[in-house]
Amino acid sequence: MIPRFDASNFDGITSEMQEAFDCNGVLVLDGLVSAEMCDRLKTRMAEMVDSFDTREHRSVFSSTSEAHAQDLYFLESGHEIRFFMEEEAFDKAGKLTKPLPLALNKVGHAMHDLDDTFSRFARQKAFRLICEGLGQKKPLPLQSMYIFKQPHIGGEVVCHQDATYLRTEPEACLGLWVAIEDATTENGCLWGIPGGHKTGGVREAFRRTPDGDATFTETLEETPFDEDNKVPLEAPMGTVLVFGGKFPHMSSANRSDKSRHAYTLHVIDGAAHYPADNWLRRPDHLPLKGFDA
Ligand SMILES: O=C(O)CCC(=O)C(=O)O
Repeated sequence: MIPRFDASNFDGITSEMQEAFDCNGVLVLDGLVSAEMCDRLKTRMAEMVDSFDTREHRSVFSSTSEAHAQDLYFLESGHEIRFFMEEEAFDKAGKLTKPLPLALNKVGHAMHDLDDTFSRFARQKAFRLICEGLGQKKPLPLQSMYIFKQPHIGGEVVCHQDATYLRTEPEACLGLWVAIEDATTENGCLWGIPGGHKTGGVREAFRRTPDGDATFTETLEETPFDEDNKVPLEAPMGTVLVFGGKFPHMSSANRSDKSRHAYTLHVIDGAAHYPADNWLRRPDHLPLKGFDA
């Protein structure tokens, strides 16, 4: 059983929390974010969705050099706010089958540096305390996502480690996953393999090609994930799941009637080396900023 901690009065990582994180690779902090803050983030996202022009998306995803345009749309999302649709959101003619708010898979990946509401949310004191308490010397928020996990449509997120996508040397990535709505086994909560961060290394590296225009995945280690041992990580609104970079986790498709909104913030340690072939590269005009920015 993965222990859960009441974090409604969170004031830093305790030795029990540290022990649970070291043992399982994940820390479950219930009630860390207030319902009011979750609602504020949800409302701000609804405004952003409202002002999104779907023609931008259609032109990227139906251009003649489709793969290239899609690669760029994704690669630039590291320093932009970009909208990604569920695959099943389009019919054969390329038209949306659902209203936009119910067709989006996620929005990412630089809201924490480009939008005031998201920046304040990402830089809340508790998140800094988590990162410092779990050993980061110079925590740097690198990537954020708002994930919709829509009812009825959308696929699973296969078992992966975040250190595949956000690589530092030494490995020093933390993922903070916040339930903006209740996440249960019914509506596609996360699952994880307790202790899976200790059975093998990082399996894959997601890299930019040398010309910088595309990405590829390199296998580093063939050891399969021990998926028979996965457990659900159900999370009521306001719960924060903290993952180490090597913690294997996944989520299944949401075939229920309920959405499962979540927010994620991935933080690296600025004291570690960040290789230039990471997919996420910040241009000079938008350098990474710490928690005090
Ligand atoms: O929210 C989900 O379903 C998947 C999120 C995830 O795997 C991640 O943020 O690394």
